[in-house]
Amino acid sequence: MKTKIYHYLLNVVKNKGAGYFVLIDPDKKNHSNIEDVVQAANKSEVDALLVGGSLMMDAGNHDRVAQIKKNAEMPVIFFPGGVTQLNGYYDAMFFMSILSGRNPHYLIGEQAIAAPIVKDIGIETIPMGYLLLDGGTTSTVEFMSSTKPIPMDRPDITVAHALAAQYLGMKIVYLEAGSGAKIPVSVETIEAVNSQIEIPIIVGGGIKTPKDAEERVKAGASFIVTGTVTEKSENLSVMKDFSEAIHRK
Ligand code: 1GP
Repeated sequence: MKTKIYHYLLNVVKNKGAGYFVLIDPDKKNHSNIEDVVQAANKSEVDALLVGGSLMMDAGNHDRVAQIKKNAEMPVIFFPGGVTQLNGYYDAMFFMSILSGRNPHYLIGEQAIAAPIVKDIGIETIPMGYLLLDGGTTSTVEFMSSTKPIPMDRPDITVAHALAAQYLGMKIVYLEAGSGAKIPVSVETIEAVNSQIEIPIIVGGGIKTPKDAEERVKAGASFIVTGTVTEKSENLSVMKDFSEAIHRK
């Protein structure tokens, strides 16, 4: 099994304190500015690009992933919204399960459909437990996966699921408030999870300012993801500020 990108990520945490991921949704709505987002990331010490989305509104996503890979100077990691978005352009993929939900299709169904294709492509897989928390709005992932998010004011439930992810052998856990969340994952939740588990924590959803990011790194996040705030052309320069806030070493 390949582990190159996973070890690269562990080294980012070791050398910089925490890592910064920019999420690019390869959907039609972002077609015109994908190139600009990748170029801005190249100039902003972004540690990896996550690529994926819950809903594609045209068939152009594979071509857009090829374009991202061609221009990116950092690893491009598939963050799957579904098996149909899988292709051979990525450097690695999060092989993830929505452990916060009770929908068997997203716990193991998609994964079984994907596995033979993953083997055929030969892409590196990073096992990830994905926990959806309530970010104050109905997220696309909540709707599309038919799963219920964990209430934000119940860190005990989140800790239980994060521990379960670790004991199932997941190498990383993603605390997700949902893209465009009104409320990002709370500092209290991150602290509670970080005090109980040993695997790295990714935090994303609704992170709007470098200060939001910095507080979450201090609370124990190993990686911060921004998507919505860094997909708008007028905001691209903010990536540098996020990088500085996140890379604390
Ligand atoms: C979504 O966590 C990511 O999966 C990013 O969320 O778009 O709110 O930054 P935002």
